Amino acid sequence: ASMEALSLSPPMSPPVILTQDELKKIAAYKAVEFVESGMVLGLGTGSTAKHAVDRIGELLRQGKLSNIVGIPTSKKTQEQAVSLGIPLSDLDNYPTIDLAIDGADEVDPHLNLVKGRGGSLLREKMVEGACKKFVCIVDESKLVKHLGGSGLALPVEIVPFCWKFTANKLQKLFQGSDCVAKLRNDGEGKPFVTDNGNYIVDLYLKKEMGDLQVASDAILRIAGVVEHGMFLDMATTVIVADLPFGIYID
Ligand code: ABF
Repeated sequence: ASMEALSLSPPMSPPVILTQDELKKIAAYKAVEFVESGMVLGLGTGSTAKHAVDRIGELLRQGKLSNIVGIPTSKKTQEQAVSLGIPLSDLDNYPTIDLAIDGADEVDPHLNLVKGRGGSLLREKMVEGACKKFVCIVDESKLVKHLGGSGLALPVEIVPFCWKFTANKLQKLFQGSDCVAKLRNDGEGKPFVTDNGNYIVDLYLKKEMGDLQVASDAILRIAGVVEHGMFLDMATTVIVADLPFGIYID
């Protein structure tokens, strides 16, 4: 992978203190430089991707982009895009997408990702799986050596029917990693419900899960599982905003 370093500030200027949100915005704006008029675009979800969608809306308004069709990865992004006047469609009408831009929760050195802590993993995986190019945008806090190793969870979308049964199967599958499976709640004591009417089980792993492809296949073999948040070999480019090094592209 090639590495391109860009400076955030000219040499000799005083150090710039940027917030995490400003870093996310820098990565997002850099990704939007890949967008060309006439493209079908996968529009990501989350606080980083939100900046990219805002920027696409701005460029359309300014007439610097035209003929864009957006394919949103969540209801939330759909609402944002509608409010910005971005023309939208779906995978039924556009089974091939030119470029998707989206965030992630973890990125490993092979550009494998964990996504879904925002809850939109299924639509994200469908849209990003249909892309010729998937640019992932993160700040450096998302970089990990091993997926699932950051102490945060691997999200799995499951059907609500007998969710405890499915959650137990998942926990057992990863017992070698001291896994604890927890149903995600909505913050008000009820289960969190995805855009597709499903639940999410978060798998907290204390040890590495070994071969990721084997783990992925095993999760998907459990009846009741809809999809999981590992995006293996899907990102074609990752843009990382980091201080004090600036942006780099892998
Ligand atoms: C989406 O947003 C998700 O797949 C991921 O969970 C999340 C990242 O959010 P943020 O950019 O707010 O950290 O891309």
